[in-house]
Amino acid sequence: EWKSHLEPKKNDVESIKKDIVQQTLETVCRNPYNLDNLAVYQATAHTVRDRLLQDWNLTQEAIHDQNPKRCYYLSMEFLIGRALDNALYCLQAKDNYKQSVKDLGFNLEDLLEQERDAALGNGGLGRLAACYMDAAATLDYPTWGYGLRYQYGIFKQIINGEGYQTEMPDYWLNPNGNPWEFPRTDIKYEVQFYGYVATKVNEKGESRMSWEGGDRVQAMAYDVPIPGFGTKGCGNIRLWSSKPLKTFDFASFNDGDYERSVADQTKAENLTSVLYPNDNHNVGKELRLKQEYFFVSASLQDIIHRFKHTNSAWKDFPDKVAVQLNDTHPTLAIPELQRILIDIEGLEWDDAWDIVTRVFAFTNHTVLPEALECWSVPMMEKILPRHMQIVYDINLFFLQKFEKVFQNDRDMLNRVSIIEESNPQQVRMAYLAVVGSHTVNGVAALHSELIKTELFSEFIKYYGPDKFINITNGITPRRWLYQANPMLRNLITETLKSEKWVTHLDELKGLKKHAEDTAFQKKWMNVKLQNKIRLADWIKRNLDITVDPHALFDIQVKRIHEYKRQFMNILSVIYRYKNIQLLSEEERKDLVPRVVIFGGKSAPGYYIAKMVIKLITTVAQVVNNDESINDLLKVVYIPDYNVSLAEIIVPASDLSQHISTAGTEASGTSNMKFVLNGGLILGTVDGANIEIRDEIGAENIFMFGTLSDQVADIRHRQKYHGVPIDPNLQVVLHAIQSGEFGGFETASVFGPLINTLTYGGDYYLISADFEQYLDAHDRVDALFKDTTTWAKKSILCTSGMGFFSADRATREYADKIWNLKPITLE
Ligand code: DL6
Repeated sequence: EWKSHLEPKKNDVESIKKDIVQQTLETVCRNPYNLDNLAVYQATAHTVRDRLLQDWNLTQEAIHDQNPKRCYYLSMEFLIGRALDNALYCLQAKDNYKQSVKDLGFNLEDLLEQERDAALGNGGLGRLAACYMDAAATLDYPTWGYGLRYQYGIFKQIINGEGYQTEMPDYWLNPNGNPWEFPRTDIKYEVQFYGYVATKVNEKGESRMSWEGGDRVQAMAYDVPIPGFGTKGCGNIRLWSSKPLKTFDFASFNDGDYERSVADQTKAENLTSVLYPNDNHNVGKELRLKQEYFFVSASLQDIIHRFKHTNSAWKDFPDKVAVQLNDTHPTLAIPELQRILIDIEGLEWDDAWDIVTRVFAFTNHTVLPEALECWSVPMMEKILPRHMQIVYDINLFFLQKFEKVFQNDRDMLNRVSIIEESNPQQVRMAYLAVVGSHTVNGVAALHSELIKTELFSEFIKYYGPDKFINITNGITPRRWLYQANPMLRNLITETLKSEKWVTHLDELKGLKKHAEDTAFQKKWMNVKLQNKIRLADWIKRNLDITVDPHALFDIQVKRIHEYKRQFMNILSVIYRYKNIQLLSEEERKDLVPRVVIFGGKSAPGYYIAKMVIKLITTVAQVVNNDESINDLLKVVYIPDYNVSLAEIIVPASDLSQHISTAGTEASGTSNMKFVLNGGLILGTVDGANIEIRDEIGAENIFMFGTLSDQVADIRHRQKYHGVPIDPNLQVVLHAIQSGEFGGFETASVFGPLINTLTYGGDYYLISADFEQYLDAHDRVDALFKDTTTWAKKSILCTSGMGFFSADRATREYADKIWNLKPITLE
């Protein structure tokens, strides 16, 4: 009866218009005399949401009926960006929507601009999670994401009048409701904190530990539909929001104590109110630990609830459920599942541990020591007393087994212990994740090697190498080419005579045979020019800086971090500027004009990174106002870099920079986005740059710098013999110190930054790499003058990127780790 009333939504123009009008009147409650872009955006979004919901229901029904093994991707971050444009493409309804909106007197592109980015992530790790959800939906895998519904995503970055970063809260949730989520008021779980551990006798008369007392909050689910491309299906990310168990303390209210009456509510809601704004940096704050536990507790309760519906036995749990831990942030899921199995479900330790270690797999995203999560034991004992006991037991049993293999090596036991014997003691979350998972993966070939030889080298000796694998990251071609670069999309489709490449990215290799075709090169480079004009217009409109779209656009956009070396980039810009000043009119004619574009946020408490931003903005001020250099150089800082801006920036690059100190950038994913869009890259021999080189050909990438296996030696030498400052770098540092950028007072502000090179030991090897870096820039300039060769390389870049599709990466996870098959959709 129910199904017979289900009328599938139609995507012809008349039906769409009817739906938009209806949503405007009935959901947004506005009438034709009282309309603006925001209201029509909301109505339009609701019509799209209805269409997604149909696919969502179809998928969930199919999963329910087929009851396959399911995978859950646990990630504290999902950096999704905007949803409307992406959904329209996935539904293959963009053209008809454009027409419908036009007929109703609006412009679809203006409506798209109304949407706030869902920015529930810091950078690469969160964006990767979003790409994998897109791929899993496209490939019909029964995969759900689990995350937190932060009320405030990553902060909004303002560059103030003095050129410093300041932060504003990102209230991304539209007060009139977010059309891209479905609140599930009926899906709620209690989450406990603090309290104590007692012994209790269960129904079978067995003595069991029990976590008692403490505080409780509620986790409520919000579902975010994730459309796939070219499928009838639709994926899901379930985000948890914290709510008080009881909203209101009536007793206090009646006593006139208003503040107390709402205190519990505020305290509970605070838990998921804000995303911690650190990328590759661990701060060890109590609220963050609570967020992590809240997240895994709610997710596991939900997963178990669903599993129990299938009436399967616990021993079958690992055949029905795979859980991927996106970095260590959800690692508490390991002791939490063990706790549920032994304390609540009554399993024996060994049986429970066997289940746990067959369910979880762990992705490591960093080898930087400052990013590795450690939680103080006293803090854990206070907030999660039972988990702390379980972690001790996990460690004890692991060390006992380890000791049998490596007898009498106390030092080694200390090194692999999950508990670090510091003061206070710390729980090493990465070690807990390794011990509790069946598979550990790194995110690019070099990174996965470093994991084996450095980070977890002692564990390999015990487990053998098979537990540690590589799955090189991938990006979704839907958002990062099809949607972000419509002109290139059309040219590729027209050339390959098919759109198959959108879901089979290897098809791009079909472009290779056109790489030397002059007519094709012309069309290709015209697309690039149009995208550069689009970005130049954005820069003019938003920053009032004029840049010439014919200049070489040289872009570095990513989180600001010492290891990513934006500092080295701006130092080379100063070098370039000073060189231009020295040249005669005649010599200048030979120069390639450059626009150097930076973007990215610094963690609010990261002083040195903030100084790098200040240096870039100060140099920009001076260079952009120096008429004597005839626009041969422009420097632009794009504030508040986010997914939506990346969609405009990435297609517009001639050159992008990925110049981390070798061995520090686990993979990088923006490198993939730029190359996919025909941008050449200037990069170090690090992360996925290496595999990009192997795929597109070494002759199509500008590579330079120290190799990762040389870094330790250089650091050692610098530590004991001081840092030999490169002579060109010396000139640049002198220019800064003598006040050429912002005067003497500003120069002193840069003191601590310069000290990181000189007295600080130049840990990131800027001086050691500087000469090679400048050489690489010379090679870039020389090649850019040869427009034909540049065009050929640009085409070869795109054509070689098939491997870096998120579809390939997701399939690898499904085959090598999750043992997961796609569902069938009728
Ligand atoms: O794997 C996604 C992304 C990599 O591409 C970056 O190279 C890496 O820095 C980043 N790692 C993190 C680690 N954060 N923590 N915690 O964001 O992951």
